[in-house]
Amino acid sequence: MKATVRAHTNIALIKYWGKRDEDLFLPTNSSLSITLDRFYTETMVHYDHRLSEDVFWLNHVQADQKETNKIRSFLNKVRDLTGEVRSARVESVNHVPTASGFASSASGFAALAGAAVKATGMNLSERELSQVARQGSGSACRSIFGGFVEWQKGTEVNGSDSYAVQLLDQKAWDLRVLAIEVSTEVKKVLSREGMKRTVATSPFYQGWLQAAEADLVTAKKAIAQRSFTLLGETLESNALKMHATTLGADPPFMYWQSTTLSVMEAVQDLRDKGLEAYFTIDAGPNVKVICKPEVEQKLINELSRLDVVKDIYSCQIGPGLRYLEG
Ligand code: 2P0
Repeated sequence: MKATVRAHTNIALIKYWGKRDEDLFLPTNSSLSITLDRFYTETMVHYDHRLSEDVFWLNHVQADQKETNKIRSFLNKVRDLTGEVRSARVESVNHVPTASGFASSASGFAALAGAAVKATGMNLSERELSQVARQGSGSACRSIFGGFVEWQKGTEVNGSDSYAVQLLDQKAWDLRVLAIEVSTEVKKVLSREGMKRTVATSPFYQGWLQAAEADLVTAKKAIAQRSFTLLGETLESNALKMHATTLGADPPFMYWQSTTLSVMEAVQDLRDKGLEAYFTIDAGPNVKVICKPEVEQKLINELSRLDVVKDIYSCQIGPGLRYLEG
């Protein structure tokens, strides 16, 4: 009847950018991420026959109708799957600072999927759970697992082969991610709208699809060989290609600000000076930098000197879904 789950955020090294089915959250390309230890969501789901409709509390405050409807439509999918008929009370706490530039939708829907299924008494495999989480937010399917994770796009119309798989566990390769905060402004084009517009209008989109497929092969090879240089070069160029598609969209848009570019340049300059690190950027202006543990502190020292940098959050590779008491 009741379950509580913790799920962590993830950062894509090979980006998910575009859907082939909006309702089922089926992507046009496979993606690859690492799960992060520092940021997570904890969610409790309690099915209660006394409730006439679902109730959603976020960060100890009752959520508005719009937010509640999002949760409700996801819970309806879980009820269809499990046969649960009762309404639920959902309490969710995000340990993801909005300013970090990490989307809480990935950890949020992964935790919700885990708790909503578990509270029905049904046991699903992690793979099945990742398919459920995917239908709340695409990137959430990757947050079911810790470590290095691939979301295989699949080809089936019903999405039965579109799920995440773990490539390496949390402890297998120690890398660090620095989330560099340059802006706390709310993004103008949400990622869901951004990817939709890009798929529909950008002449660069076909190029992205071809490149993303090749980048995924290279990134998996780099991970298997623990080749940081190959992985870094691949993830940085993959992010640049994703962002290039937005410039070709109609109307065009970009997630970068001048402050974003300053950090990108700084990372490339530091690399030229022998401090090996690579950047990636998601659907917002903040930059994430990937490095090995031995250069982390030096990198923090160098990057915190930049005027444009407001804050730096340092993350390690994190675990998959965890069931909590109560
Ligand atoms: C990613 N992003 O792979 C990519 C890179 C943003 C840029 O997944 O519409 O919140 O809920 O499936 O998962 C952000 O998009 O989108 C995202 P929906 P989601 O991490």
